[in-house]
Amino acid sequence: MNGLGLPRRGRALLAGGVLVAAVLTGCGGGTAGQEAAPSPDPALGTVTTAPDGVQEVTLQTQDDYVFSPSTFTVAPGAVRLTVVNVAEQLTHNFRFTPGDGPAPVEPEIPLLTPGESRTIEFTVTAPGDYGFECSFHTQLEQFGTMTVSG
Ligand SMILES: [Cu+2]
Repeated sequence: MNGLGLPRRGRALLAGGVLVAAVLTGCGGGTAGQEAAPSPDPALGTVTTAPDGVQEVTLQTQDDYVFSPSTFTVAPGAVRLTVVNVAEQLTHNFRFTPGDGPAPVEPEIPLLTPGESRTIEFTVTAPGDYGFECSFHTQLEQFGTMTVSG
């Protein structure tokens, strides 16, 4: 069963995105360092600390079976994680992969319909890598990793 689903991956969607990026890059004259792709917000995956001391981070998922970004790092403590599904077609979810990581993280987002956004809060203490996934699309490798720094 290993890897059988891989050829079905959305190559057409990816190719379209590259095309758009290339066109925008060609315009030139833009601000240095500005990325051409219009969709992913640069704030995605950036961990900030809210006034109440809780670390906040937002991930995005879309019609391509990936989390954007798929990795982020927090310090030990409370985390408020928001996942935004900007897909037009696909329903996703979010959970920390059972049995993975130094300690279980129970809160999850069981269902994230297109256009929907949900937030969970949890506290981590043990440093290490915590794998997460969309359980609907593990065969398409919709995985990510949250690192808790030591
Ligand atoms: Cu998914």
